Amino acid sequence: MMKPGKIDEQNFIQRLSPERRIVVLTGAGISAESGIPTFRDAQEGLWSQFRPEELASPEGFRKNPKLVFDWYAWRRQKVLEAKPNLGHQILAAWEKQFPHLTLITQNVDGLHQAAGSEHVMEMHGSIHRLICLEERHPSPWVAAGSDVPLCPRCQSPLRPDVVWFGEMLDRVILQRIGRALSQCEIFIAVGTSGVVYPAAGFLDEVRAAGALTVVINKERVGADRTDLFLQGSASEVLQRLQSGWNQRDQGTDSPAR
Ligand code: BV8
Repeated sequence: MMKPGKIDEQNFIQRLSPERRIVVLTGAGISAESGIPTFRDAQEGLWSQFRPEELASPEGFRKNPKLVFDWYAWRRQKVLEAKPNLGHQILAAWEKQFPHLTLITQNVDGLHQAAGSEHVMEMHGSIHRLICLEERHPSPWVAAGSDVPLCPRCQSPLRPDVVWFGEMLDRVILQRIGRALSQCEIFIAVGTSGVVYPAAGFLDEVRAAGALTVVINKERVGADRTDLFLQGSASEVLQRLQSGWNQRDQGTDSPAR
């Protein structure tokens, strides 16, 4: 296993190829340029007095269902007003360019699908769907009145179909993620603070198995744990990698250093 930091951007672009098994993990940072507050920033106004872990939890919902439901309605409204950005679009193009690419997102905003990605593993669910608290009956989004809406089938409160802190992830999605990580040759983490498990453990897991790892982040997050750290906004860095790939693919790249 290489020591962290042992590869540069040009080497990385040389290592990219349609045969490679690539896993891309995205976090809230890739949607920031679409105007969606990142998870750690999504506490504006009355929610600013709460930590995200308090709002995104069964306890938080039980304690104050209306507050939590309104937080999700506010975040969902931001998503409905947002468009996918260049970062989402490049990853959608990579789904065609790299047939063995697996896209895993921690985001619940659906912007990867809106950009054209067809196979997205939404490991934390989706803000666009509701389920009921007791039976997890699915429901289309219903606006809350003075109270949280109730399930038309069993009358239990409706909640967003997302994975809250302290909740298990969907078993089938976890199995598919496990299979993708076990075969991963190149792992690229884009716009995630690497705080929330199990996603936060993926990079170390694939590195231990010998995969090449790349971290793309606006801040210097995880730079010492990865083979290549590319600081900058997701769209800017992904666009630079795409043009490097295009030059190489047309055989017009500068000789590899
Ligand atoms: C689990 C859905 C097994 C909801 C989310 C006690 C009891 C139980 C479990 C635990 C426990 N203690 C710890 C745990 C584990 C816990 C956990 O990890 N806690 C953390 C706080 C330590 N995990 C869980 O509970 C998970 N389940 O473990 O089940 C279990 C079950 C029971 C008992 C034991 C074990 C479930 C975790 C899922 C939580 N749900 N989302 C919602 O969205 O409302 S997680 C939430 O955080 C979002 O999905 C978000 O995506 C995710 C991670 O955050 P990031 O995406 O990284 O976003 P963040 O804002 O943090 O960072 C943005 C980054 O982007 C920054 O680095 C920034 O620099 C960068 N950036 C900004 N702009 C740009 C940019 N980069 C590039 N370009 C830009 N323009």
